[in-house]
Amino acid sequence: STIQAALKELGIQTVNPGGSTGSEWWSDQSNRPVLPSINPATEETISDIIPCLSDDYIRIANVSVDSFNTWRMVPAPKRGELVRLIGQALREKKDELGTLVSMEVGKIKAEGDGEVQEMIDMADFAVGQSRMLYGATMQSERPAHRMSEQWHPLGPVGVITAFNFPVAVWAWNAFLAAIAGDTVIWKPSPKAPLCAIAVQQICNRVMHQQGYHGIFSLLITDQSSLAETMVQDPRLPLISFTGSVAVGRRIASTVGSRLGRALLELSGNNAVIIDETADLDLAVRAILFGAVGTAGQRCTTTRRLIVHESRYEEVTAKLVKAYAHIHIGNPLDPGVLMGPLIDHAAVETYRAAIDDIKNEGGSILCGGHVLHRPGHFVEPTIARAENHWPVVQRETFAPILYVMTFRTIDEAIRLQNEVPQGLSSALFTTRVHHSEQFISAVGSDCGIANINIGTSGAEIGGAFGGEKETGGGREAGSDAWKAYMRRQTNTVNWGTDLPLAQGITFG
Ligand code: UN1
Repeated sequence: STIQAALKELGIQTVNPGGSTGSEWWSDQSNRPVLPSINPATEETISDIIPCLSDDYIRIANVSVDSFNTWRMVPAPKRGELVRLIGQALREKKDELGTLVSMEVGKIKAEGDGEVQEMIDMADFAVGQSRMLYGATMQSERPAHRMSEQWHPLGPVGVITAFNFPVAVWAWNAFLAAIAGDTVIWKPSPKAPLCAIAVQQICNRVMHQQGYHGIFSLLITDQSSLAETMVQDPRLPLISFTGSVAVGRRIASTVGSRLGRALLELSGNNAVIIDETADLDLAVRAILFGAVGTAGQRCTTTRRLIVHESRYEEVTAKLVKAYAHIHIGNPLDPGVLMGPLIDHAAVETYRAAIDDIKNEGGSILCGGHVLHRPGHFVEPTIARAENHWPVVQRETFAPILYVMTFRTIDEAIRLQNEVPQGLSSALFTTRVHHSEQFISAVGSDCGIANINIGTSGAEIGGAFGGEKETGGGREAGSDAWKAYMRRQTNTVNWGTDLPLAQGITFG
């Protein structure tokens, strides 16, 4: 089958379809309960995975700590060269890895391939950055003194990723960490272990060929206690976490109590605003991708639509018509636009949200049903709702779009901002006053604010992340690399006197 071929091509040994998968670098014992990797479109087990136990963590963490001591001495451009080779290896396996992503987490093949492309883009970005870990020089207030700063490697970094971007989010973190001189311990989602194994195989094949070991490690587990052990480990100065607000809060307080750094990328509740001047053809296409893409399971998914009241009928009519043509099915089948949700629990969360909308008095404009067939399929849904309803205020990881109306741009921006999350936002307009206000200091309060493009599908070149309950972290582009390094300020006195700062005379 497609998947067995892809697994073989990716170097993953399965004993038989549905058989166990194991490998020396994350576990050396096979007499333990296995973790199944399940295809959400069929509910069939793709393979059983041997997970890590606490003794594995000790070994993995020791290797990561030891490897850091040598890795930090490898010149950054050389570290970049290794990431360049990894990017090359990913290019060669893009099709197979894209298929595996599609198979294991249910996003359509185009989006699975897109995710691998995001890794490749990130590798290229990191290669360039490896020669640009710039520090500033400052003018000293004292004669014959020189002040400057340097960026040094930080240490082994723990990276915890979610099922919905099972490979790209690791790449955002791992490639910057690697060029920064850090080693990485990756705890992937237990819902996407095969993707993690495949990526790890690709990277470590390159690293081993070049004579490096222990730079990238994998901690596969579905035990929160084992993840907790990693988060508590004082040898890991940085924990990067992508996932829910609830878990992010716990991680932030655990890491905070040992005064480590947490880099958080948590929930979004992203809105598109359509004003009275917007180009609706653009807007409808962007909303379709934003609300239905990845079956509504991106942190950047469009969840709220805030429409000028004069355009409500037109916009909803166009959207309902477009939604009627969405082909739901196996994400690997051509023509399918929306695959399944990740698991049964996600379907129940969808169902609960639909019930809540109805109980609040909202109306379902289209969709609203769970599909009764193998796989975790639901209908993409549009509902008339009000912003303050608890169901609208929370992030439901499913394709549900809440529509509401506004009269003035101030009101639209206020509605956009009146949720606990602050990740992504977008305004469709042809009026410059509106677009400038939206991205001004009194506009959107999100980490990402777009004009005439949707809320999802950000490029890696910008810093990715958000404010408020989204957690404040920034990953991928711009100067996000700084999170993976420690800054050192150096003041050098090249004179023969010892003038004190602030003009102090002492003794
Ligand atoms: C996520 O959903 O965790 O902007 C990341 C986007 C993608 C990344 C999403 N580039 O939609």
